[in-house]
Amino acid sequence: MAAAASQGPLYLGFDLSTQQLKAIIVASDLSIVAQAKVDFDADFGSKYGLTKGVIANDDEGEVYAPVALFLEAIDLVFARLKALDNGPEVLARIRAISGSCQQHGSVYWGGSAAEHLANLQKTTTSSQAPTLKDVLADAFSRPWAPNWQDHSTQAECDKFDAHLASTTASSDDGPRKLAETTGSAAHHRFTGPQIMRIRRKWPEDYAQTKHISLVSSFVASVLLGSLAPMDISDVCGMDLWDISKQQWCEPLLELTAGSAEAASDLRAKLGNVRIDGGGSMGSIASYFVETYGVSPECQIAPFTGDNPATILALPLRPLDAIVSLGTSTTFLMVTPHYKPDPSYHFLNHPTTPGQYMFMLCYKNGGLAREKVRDTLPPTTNGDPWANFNKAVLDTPVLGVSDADRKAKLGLYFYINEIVPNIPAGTWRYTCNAADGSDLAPAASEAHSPLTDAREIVESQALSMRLRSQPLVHDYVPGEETSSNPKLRLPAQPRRVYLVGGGSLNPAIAQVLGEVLGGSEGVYRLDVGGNACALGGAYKALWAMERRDEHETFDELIGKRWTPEGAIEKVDVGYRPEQFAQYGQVLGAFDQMEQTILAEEQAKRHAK
Ligand code: XUL
Repeated sequence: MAAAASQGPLYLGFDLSTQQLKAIIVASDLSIVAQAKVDFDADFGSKYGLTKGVIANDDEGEVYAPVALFLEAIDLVFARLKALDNGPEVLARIRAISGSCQQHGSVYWGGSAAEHLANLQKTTTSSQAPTLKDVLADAFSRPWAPNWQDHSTQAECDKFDAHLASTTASSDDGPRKLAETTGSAAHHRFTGPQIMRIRRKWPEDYAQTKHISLVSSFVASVLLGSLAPMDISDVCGMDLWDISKQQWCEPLLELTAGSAEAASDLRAKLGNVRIDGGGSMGSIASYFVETYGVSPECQIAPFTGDNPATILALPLRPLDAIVSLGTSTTFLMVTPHYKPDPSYHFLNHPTTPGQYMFMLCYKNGGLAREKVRDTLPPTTNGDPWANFNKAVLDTPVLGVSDADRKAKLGLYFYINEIVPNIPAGTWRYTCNAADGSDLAPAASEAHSPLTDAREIVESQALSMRLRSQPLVHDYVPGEETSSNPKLRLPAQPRRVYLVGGGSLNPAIAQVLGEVLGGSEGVYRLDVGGNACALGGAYKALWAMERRDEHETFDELIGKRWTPEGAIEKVDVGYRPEQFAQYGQVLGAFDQMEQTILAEEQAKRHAK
């Protein structure tokens, strides 16, 4: 532990993700002082019937988690922190808590939520200490929180996509208008369509709902013992927030609520949104002071979504990109330019007004790679990825053989995908490697489980490269070379940072570097699997220690952050030859996706 970390204030970052609740505690010098985690399947799987942290109803496409699970997990993670050797001392020094939570998920509070929450602020005299689950047993109008993997809302999404369209315009005008207004076209998991479906399917629950939280504002509410507002970044994952006006979009509230009159009731349920990502929302509820010994001085800073928190895990510069390889795979960049498009997402930056986060989110990330891995013979050296990685590295770029010069392309969707919106399925194509011409479904012998391993990683990276093109531009690296046009590099990110469980995989790092480039290389964040919890902890620190509202997160954290020990270069990134090879088939990859999308849409409309 660094000297500065043995005294002074500490900051706690939570990450309530799909499969775990993690906690990281840092000191003012950013050193990590303590960590704990709860694994939903291992700790509560049989009690709640969970698989990979959620419950799925395949007939409807519903994916959800019990709110009681979240409450039990919060108690357990505090208990685990307290049980650490330095636990009691560390908990007493925490000055602020912030955190990150799975985006889009929503929690439905009943009419007496405020009173139940206020019970957490009361000092208990009973020797039988109640749990969060006990205190909040009657606080909710629905016991379930929809998860971001839910895909039950196609009917609602169709309505969202159509709602802002001008009557005379083409059919893609609606999604475009929605993306221009809210930062995203309609997506199954976005909270607006989710709320609309809950109103349709369970009108009584909806009527009894007094307040709707995102998972981030839900956790903040529990810690505060009062209803916390949504935060300025996570609110952009709802399809309801007008980003240019920074206010709720009235026509979309009306659509969700069912009428103009009902829209004001929905606005009341959603509450105000906190524009400032920093500062304090209030002191921690006495429940946590009494039960776990947290300091009563501890402040609750605004929580945000897990992806917005990931960009806070290190000071990002323009043109740096983050690839988060968790249950979902996400590609993130920060930009001052708001350039929305129906195929991706723009969100407000969680701490810096005027900046935006660009995001691509893939459902078929880690779990899809696992499925391909499991078609290969099992490994014997204890590393479950050894054979997969060998297959990736032994297969040439795009599986091109000297014999036919054909590039192999594919889509591997084990569950229905977000980008693009295509149901589960596997598709394999080939095209001419030199220019992407002659795109056609592949003959069955063109692919094998061995080539699939490389192709699935390439396919995920090609999709990211295709869609992030508007955000990158060609440039000359380094001042000293700016007069030398020969050193001008093609458009690509500067650094690609890998976070999440998959960031430990060297073969994936290499393919991402080959496809996406990265003029300064590919780096792994040392706390790769905990990046969003760390971002939450840094956010709590900035929220309290910023000089004033004008000291930005990047200024403050940038002064204290050192790359040594925090990041590790895992791949060279830009390789001119391979980068050009992938560039030659990018158009064909786009065309393949469009073809499959059109076929799948035709099937859907024919039903
Ligand atoms: C982002 C998304 C996922 C979840 C994962 O839009 O749905 O990345 O945030 O928890």
